[in-house]
Amino acid sequence: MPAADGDARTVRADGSGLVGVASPLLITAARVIVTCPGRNFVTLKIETDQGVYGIGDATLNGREMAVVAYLNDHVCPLLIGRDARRIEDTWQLLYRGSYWRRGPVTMRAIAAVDVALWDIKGKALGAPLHELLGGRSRDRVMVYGHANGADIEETVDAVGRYIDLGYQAIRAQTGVPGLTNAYGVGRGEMHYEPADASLPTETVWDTRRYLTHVPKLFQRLRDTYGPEPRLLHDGHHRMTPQEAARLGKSLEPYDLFWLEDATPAENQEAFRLVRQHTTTPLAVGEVFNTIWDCKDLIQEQLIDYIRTTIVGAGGLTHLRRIADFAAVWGVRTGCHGATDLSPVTLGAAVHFDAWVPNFGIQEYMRHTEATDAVFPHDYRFGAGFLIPGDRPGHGVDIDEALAARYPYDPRQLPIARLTDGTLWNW
Ligand code: GCO
Ligand code: MG
Repeated sequence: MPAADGDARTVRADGSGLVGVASPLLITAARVIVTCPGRNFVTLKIETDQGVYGIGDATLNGREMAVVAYLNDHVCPLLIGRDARRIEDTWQLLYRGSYWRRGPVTMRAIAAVDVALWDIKGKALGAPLHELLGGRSRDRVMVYGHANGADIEETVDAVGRYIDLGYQAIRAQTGVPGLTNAYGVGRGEMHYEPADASLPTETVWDTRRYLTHVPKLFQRLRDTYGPEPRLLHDGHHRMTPQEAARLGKSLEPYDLFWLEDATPAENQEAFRLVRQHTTTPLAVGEVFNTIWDCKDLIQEQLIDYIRTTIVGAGGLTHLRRIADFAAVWGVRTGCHGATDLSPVTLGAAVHFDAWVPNFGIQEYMRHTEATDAVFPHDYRFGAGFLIPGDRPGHGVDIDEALAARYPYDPRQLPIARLTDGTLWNW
C-alpha cells in the first residue's frame, strides 16, 4: 500500500520510491556548516549520488574551529567517492587510519561522519534510526532539566517550574554564598550558556564553602517537594576524591538520582575511593571520547550511569559499543544533552535512548527558538519525556539559508581559580 499523502517517508510496501541499499550510494560532497543561532554549532552534511543526504553534529564547545579544520583538511577529502553504506568500515578508517587516536577533536569529527552516514542509511531504507539499531525498547525517553538559582530559594522556585512543566527528573544547582559565578547558575529562565565571551571569564571557587552549602539545598528541596521528584546534581569535576566521598555521604538522606562528575576521571581509580564511602549513585563521562576512558569505571562497577554521548565519542557506532559493554556490568546510560550539543545530536540520542536496553535517563537542556528553527526536527517533548519521531534517519535537518544568517561568534568556556589564585577545574 502506498504511503499516505504527505507522509515524509519514501517507503512503500512494494518497495517503490525507496532508494534502498542494493547498489552503492557514492559520496559526492561533504561540507561543513558553521552557524551561531544564539550559540555556535558545527554541522557536517554528506551528499550522495542518489540524492540522499545525511547530517551529523561536530560541535566542540569553545573549540569549534579545531573540528572544522580537522574535517575540512583531513576527513572530507577521504569521503568523496566512498560508499555511504559502509558505516563500520568508514569508522575504522577514520579511527585506526589516522594513526593518532582518540581525543575530543578527532572523535567529534568521526561522530559527525558516523551520524551523517546512519542518517543516510535510514533515509535510504525508509527507516527511523531506532529501527536500524534494533527497534524501540520503550515508547518515550525520560529526561531531566536544569534548575538553577543564584541562591537556594531561587533554585527551589526553579525546580517548582520544572515540576509544573511535567518533568519527573530535575538537576538542581545553586550559587554558593561568598562566591560569584558558581557553576550552573544561569542568566535567565530555562536557558544556561556557560561559553559567554571570546576570552574565558574568570570565576572563583572554594570547595569548602560548596560542601557545606549543597546539602542545605537538597534538604529544602525534599522539604518542599517531598520524595517523588528525581533530583540530580553536577559537581563539575571540582572535588578531590575525598571531598567527593564526603559530599556523596552528606547527600544520602536526600535520595539523589545521581551525583555527576564528582571528581575528574582521567584517573579512573579515583572513583574507588568515592564509591567505597557513599551509596549516592554516581554518573560521569560527558568529556569521555572512547570506551578506554570508562573501561575500568564500568567493569569495576565504580559508577551507575555513563554520561558519554554520540557527538563526544565517535558517533552511534562507538557509543553503542560502550552501552553494550556497560549493560554487561549493570551500568545504565545517561547521555550528556547540554545546549552545546546540537539538535542533530539530541535527535540521534532520542533514537539511541529509545533502543538502548540499559537506558537510564537523557539530559535535556532546551535549545532556543532560533536554534530549533535552523534545525527542524521531529522529536518532541511531552510531560517530562522526549518522544522520537518516525521520519527516516535521525529526523533532524538543517535549514542552510537560515543557518547562513548567523555567522560564527567566537566564545570560550569560563575558567575557575581557587581563592588564592590557583587555577582549578571549571
Ligand atoms: C552538563 C554539563 C554542561 C557542560 C557543558 C560544557 O552536565 O550539562 O556539565 O553544562 O558544562 O556541556 O560545554
Ligand atoms: Mg555535567
